Amino acid sequence: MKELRIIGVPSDLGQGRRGVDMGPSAIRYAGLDTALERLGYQVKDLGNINVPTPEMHEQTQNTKLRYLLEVKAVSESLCGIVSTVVSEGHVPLVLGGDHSIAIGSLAGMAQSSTNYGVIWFDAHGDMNTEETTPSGNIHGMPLAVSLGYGHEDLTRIGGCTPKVKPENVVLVGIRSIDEDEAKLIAKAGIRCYTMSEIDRRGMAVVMEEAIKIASNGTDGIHLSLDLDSLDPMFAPGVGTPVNGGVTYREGHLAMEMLSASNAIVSVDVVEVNPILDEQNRTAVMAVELIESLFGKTVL
Ligand code: HAR
Ligand code: MN
Ligand code: MN
Ligand code: MN
Repeated sequence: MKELRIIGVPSDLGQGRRGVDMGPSAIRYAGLDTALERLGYQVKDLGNINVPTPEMHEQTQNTKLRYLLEVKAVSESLCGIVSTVVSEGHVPLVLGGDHSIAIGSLAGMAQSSTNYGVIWFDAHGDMNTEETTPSGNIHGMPLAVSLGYGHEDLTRIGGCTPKVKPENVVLVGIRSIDEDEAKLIAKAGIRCYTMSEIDRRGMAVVMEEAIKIASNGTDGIHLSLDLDSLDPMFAPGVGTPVNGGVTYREGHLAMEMLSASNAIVSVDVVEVNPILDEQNRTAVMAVELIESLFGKTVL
């Protein structure tokens, strides 16, 4: 059985100071390592990577992208660690932080192969660029960056671009997309499963297709799990909640199907914000979903 490596990235640079930098602590506090050990895994926690706080820096660059240089530096260090973990044959489990951290984890994965599929579980598309962003927040851009769209300081991290191929990338749980972001999703040609499609066809059918697309001819699947994919009823502790999300059981079903696929090679768990949470239940939800992803079953 593969060994797991936990990597914390306490960054809120992708959206400005808001509390999501405390995500790694909250998820650890919810019992992540013992839960995985109970499932029989060897787990090593590599601690947190060093992340500057927004207050340390002035926004002086000539760009709309907030904290571009800092996000770039964090992504480069995460890229190095993820790439080492994968080269040692282990599975990186990267705890955010906001979703900008996925830039570094996918860059790290791309050091061993640019043939991984991606399942991006999110309320949002994260397909904005410097031209289309309504906010300047880099957490709305990491999927675009990984597909080679956006600021060169970000797309070039780790040397190669793009990090993944659009035909093996799927979005699941989507219900909030900006107008010009939708155009890039169409242009890039990635499959986008909206909440209405999940309502109509059911999570099981959607995940069956999603897993097929992400595993077809690839070296495995990277799961980027944004907790705001879930309905705020089940995951209130996120910075940008959107009503009408994935239910508790739909979330677990999706993770159970991914577990059964045996294709998962790396994971991000992002956007858990303990300041906005109720009694750490969003972090607990995150740990429960990870348990399902790594094989927890009833019987
Ligand atoms: N689409 C909006 C923007 O780009 C909001 C993005 C919010 N993103 C996340 N990650 N929470 O999915 O600013
Ligand atoms: Mn332990
Ligand atoms: Mn996201
Ligand atoms: Mn999101």
